[in-house]
Amino acid sequence: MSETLENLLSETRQFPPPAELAANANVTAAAYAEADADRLAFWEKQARRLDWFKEWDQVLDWSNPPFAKWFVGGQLNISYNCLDRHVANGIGDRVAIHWEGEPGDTRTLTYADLLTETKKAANALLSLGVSKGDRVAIYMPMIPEAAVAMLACARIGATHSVVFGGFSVDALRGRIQDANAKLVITADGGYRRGAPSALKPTVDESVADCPSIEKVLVVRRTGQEVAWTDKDVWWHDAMSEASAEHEAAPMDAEHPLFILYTSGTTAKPKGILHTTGGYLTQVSFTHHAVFDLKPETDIYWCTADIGWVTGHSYIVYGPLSNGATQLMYEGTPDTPHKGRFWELIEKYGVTILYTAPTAIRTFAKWGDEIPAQFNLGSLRLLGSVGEPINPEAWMWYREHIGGNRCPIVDTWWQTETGGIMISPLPGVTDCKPGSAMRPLPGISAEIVNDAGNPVNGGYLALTKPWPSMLRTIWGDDNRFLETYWSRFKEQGFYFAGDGAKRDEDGAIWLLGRVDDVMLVSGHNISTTEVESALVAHPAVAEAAVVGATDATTGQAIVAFVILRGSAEVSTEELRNHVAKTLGPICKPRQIMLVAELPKTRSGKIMRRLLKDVAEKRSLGDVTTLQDSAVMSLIAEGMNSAT
Ligand code: 6R9
Repeated sequence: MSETLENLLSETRQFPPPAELAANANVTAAAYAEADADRLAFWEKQARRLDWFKEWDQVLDWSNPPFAKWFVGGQLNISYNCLDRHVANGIGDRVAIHWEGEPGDTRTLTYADLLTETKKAANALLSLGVSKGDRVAIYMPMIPEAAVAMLACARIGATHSVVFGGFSVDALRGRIQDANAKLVITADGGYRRGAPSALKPTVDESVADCPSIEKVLVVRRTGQEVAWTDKDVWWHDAMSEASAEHEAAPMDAEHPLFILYTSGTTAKPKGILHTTGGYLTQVSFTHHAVFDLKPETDIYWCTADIGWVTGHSYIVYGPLSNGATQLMYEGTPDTPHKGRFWELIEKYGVTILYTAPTAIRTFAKWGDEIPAQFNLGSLRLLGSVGEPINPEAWMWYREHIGGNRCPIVDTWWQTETGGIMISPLPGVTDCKPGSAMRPLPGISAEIVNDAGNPVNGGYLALTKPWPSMLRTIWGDDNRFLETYWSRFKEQGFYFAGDGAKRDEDGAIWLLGRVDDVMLVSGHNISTTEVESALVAHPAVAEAAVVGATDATTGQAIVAFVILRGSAEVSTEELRNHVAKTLGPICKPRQIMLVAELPKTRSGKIMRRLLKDVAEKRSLGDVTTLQDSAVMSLIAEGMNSAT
């Protein structure tokens, strides 16, 4: 990438915080000044929001960069911080999880219930031979036992590795082998799109090639038939035999809490390692600050799957450490009908909603009249994560879900960062549609060029260590150094892999992965900006843009577009619309109208596969694709169009 990205879109709309929210905000503008004055003292203060068995001797040991140690010498237990201390503080009767299954069955777990379950699960794990330092794979649907399993591992110091319930045999096997896991926790299946979907057969097939696995613990969720081996143990049997007494033991601040694999585009997945004290400090603080959580009154809902880092940090560890009451939902947003999310918000009185741009664009495609049928008046704050949110999708979210009254926090972060890094503070920031605005207090980010010097358009770099930073790639320190720390070695900056620009007010705009940046006739053009221009056309619900090799221009822009509901528009009109909005250089060579786009389970568009189609190559690795039928449909369309 050359020094700057073209600065294409300009956005003038701006929304100040609602006065009432600003007046009662958990975190005010003073936090920025405080953190700027003394960053380590600021994080030390946030660490004190938790209960420690032993205080740290040193806030940060950065003597061997980039291998950070935070809160050195400190000891705490994450499960204790998420459960025991709330019960000890007299809020054991507060609902921790309102759970709703896809078929409509429900469960309510208070903090006291969740603690009892977690203690029993911890004892069950111990009796199955799991001990501190062992790895446990978790392959589950979105049921409360998934959270209990994670908390039980944390409680006894076993390192969990959650694998998406939709991943294949290969993906699960590879992750179990890489971490040398001793136990798998799974379920017979879960409900997806109106039917039970099996999980156990995938585990059986994977485990057959995983000699490290000693036991498989199986939750009965759907009641479907399962094959049984001598490694298998029913969760309910293990739980009924387990004692409900378990004392949470102190863990070192740097004790490994979890490994979570990021898909990676080509090579084998990277096992991102997170540890205990710094991780919990940052996810707990950011959840409190960014969502302005009032634990006594808010009903919080993060729609992520626990197999994604968002589920780890903002369903399990952040909200529970803050004593939140939250909704957890098992299924898909269109089962049994396309108003399912809004029905749930009305039913539970959800006040804070955290979801992904992919979902928002899908809802816009389904039509404004669907959310309009429900009472969404309980909502007071909205969040977005996972991809850049196109300004028009942001506006749709604000109007049709937030009733033009709720602030939207667009939160930029990664599996590697562990917690939110760049985001508005809802009581402080004037938000611009499509911008993540600025680094949170205590976080240092810069936009730099190849030489590592600050510029207004270039690479996003994180310039100082942060508490919930990844500690390494499991078993591969060299790859950790190479992937994240070699590009700006001299400066000691972390390379995030995203392009970004800063506008004249200092707001940060994320422009997508730098690998996706297109080079058209010598101009660097971000996929995000062309996609946002397309989504700004009233007929367009969603767009994915790639640079395909072109004999004349080096790369040419090829766009894949999903139209809204019943909209009709010619591709010629859309090409002209982009040229008019962004300039003729950005006019797509070709636009394909499609019904679906290839996405990962966390909703990210897999542009790499679309590029294969645009360049008429056979498809690369599709193991992390949510729905593999999508690609053949798109490829067929592409072939018949040309
Ligand atoms: C939390 C999560 C990380 C990548 C990241 C970036 C993209 C996430 C974003 C965003 C623009 C946002 N991303 N949030 N881009 N604006 N608010 O998504 O983690 O699955 O590891 O993905 O997602 O490209 O580098 P992960």
